[in-house]
Amino acid sequence: MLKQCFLVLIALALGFAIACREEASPASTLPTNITNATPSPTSSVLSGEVPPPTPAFATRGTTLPTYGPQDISENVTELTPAGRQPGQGSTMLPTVAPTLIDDPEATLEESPTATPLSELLPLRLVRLDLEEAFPDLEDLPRMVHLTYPSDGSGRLFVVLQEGKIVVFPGERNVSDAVDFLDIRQRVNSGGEQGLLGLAFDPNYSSNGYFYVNYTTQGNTLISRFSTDSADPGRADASSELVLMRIPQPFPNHNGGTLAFGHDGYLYIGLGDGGGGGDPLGSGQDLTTLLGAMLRIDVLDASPDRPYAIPPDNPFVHFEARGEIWAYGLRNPWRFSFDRQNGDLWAGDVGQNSFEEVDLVQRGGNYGWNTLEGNHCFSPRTGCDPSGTLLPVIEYGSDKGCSVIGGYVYRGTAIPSLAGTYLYGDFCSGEVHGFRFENGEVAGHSLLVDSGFMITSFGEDQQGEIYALSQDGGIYRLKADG
Ligand SMILES: [Ca+2]
Repeated sequence: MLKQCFLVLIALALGFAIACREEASPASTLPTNITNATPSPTSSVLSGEVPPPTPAFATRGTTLPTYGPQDISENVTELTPAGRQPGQGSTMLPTVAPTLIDDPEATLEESPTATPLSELLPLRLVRLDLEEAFPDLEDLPRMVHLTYPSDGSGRLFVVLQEGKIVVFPGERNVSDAVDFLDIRQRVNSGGEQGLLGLAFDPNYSSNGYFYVNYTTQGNTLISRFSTDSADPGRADASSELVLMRIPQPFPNHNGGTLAFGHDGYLYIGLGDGGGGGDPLGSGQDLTTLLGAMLRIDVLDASPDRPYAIPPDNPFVHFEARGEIWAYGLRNPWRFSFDRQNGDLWAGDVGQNSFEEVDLVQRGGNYGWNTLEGNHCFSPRTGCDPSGTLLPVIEYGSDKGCSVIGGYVYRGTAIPSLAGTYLYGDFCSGEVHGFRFENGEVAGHSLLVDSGFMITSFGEDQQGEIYALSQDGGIYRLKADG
């Protein structure tokens, strides 16, 4: 407990509360424009269709509700869905807003696990260690992501919150990271804002495109950039094509991750827009992009048509934003795809009481702000969780403060970890893992206590996992002993 408090104090001193729960700032941070995002140029897919009955969802009011910092640690009602004890196991409620899923096999496919769990070491017996991956590399300030392009170059790219991306060879003896992109002048950075995410185009080797997620004053921008055709080690900062500009009513809860699914579409995690307790009701509002996982087609992006909405997105036939893939999310700071079977795993940062890990499915409602984890949030008692999907894992504020979603391990260096989903916590610094097969969690356990504040995990092309430390170090997961 002392450690946690100490770490929190450090974080506050550094002014870096990335992904951490907010203490909602007062009305002075309210922008004047809180209207919904403008319909996308491609939302015409909504027209010409006879819409089925409109799903029941809350629509945003026209006036701001009053709110303030709240102690919601009391009066939390724990749900007990049929056949499931809260906090145990993995089962999700079977009521996945069934009327909204007209073709459940459209994109999610069953994929067998390579090694049956029964042949793996029980996870509780797997102990990991962390070693500094690049001991000669200078500490990088405020790292928020590490990733790679599928070009076989072995290079690693690290996103710095202030608005830079640096690149270096993924070799232990590397000593220098060089600037790949510098858009600090365009980025509003600090607190939970900044350059927050990076995804390379699946065809990066041929087109040199990559995509970023960053905040400006009052907006989240999703942009495409090109790599300098004369220098693969440098991006062309003048090549920006803004794909989406999403109004952010508050500075916090911006989500930040973007990643390509196995279907070739770009997925974007957006928080509820901030404040505290989702004052605008964004989580359950399908007419706003906030509080949702988006899925867009950027294959033929151009200034006139920056993206298209995949026709099999779940809400294209409804009075809703067609970009939405799943909703009811509070702040999905980090999510990833299982590189083997394409499963989408997200860590959704909680309000003040519960952190959660979700297996995000097409059309799924992940509960916020009706629920925080498995528990009633609004109203605090007697809420109606019907149609929502419960977390695969949740933990309380006694175990940490902000979940940091990780990856399903598909590397080769630690065979005993195969198929394990890893996640961490910003405050506790602990890395936990579990396996998931046939809808069940197995072996959920502590794998290593990093001793530092984890801002994100990263993955290289070989599937090895890295943990990024608040204090600037990049650590590689390795087997203990
Ligand atoms: Ca939830």
